[in-house]
Amino acid sequence: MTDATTPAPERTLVLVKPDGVRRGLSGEILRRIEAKGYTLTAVELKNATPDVLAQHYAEHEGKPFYAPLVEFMLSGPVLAVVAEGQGVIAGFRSLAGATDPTAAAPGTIRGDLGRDWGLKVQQNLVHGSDSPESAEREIGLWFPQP
Ligand code: IDP
Repeated sequence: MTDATTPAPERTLVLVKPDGVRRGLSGEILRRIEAKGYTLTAVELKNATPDVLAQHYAEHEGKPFYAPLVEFMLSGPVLAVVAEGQGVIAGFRSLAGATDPTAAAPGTIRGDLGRDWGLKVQQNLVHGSDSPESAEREIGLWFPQP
């Protein structure tokens, strides 16, 4: 039961990117999130749109990898996930590992399962929100409430 004195549980937005869905790794990635003790409160396969991606990746607009990144994210469905639990924002980023899969530590999703394919954009399997503000903004973007 929650009341005014009980803080809402922390939430994060995870995306299994098109490379992860294509390679059949969605189940393995969800398994790792649950095995860590986080709760999945929303899971939905979605086709990203240019509008959602422009908002999601607004901070990267103008960078050399921005256009290839958007193109990659439109190349197939993504699995959008809301995960909940104490410390889940930092915790999922630890599970995900470093942005570059070649540098990501073994034991992490990107380190164990990702590869650097030498393309213009790093196909690194997952996205995870980087702050509480980003998490709430991104959850609203991917799971809009009517
Ligand atoms: P993060 O996903 O580890 O938080 P961000 O810096 O937020 O990394 O970058 C968003 C996404 O853009 C990355 O996950 C990756 O797919 C891509 N990206 C970031 N930096 C580069 C780069 O230097 N070259 C190619 N792609 C990049």
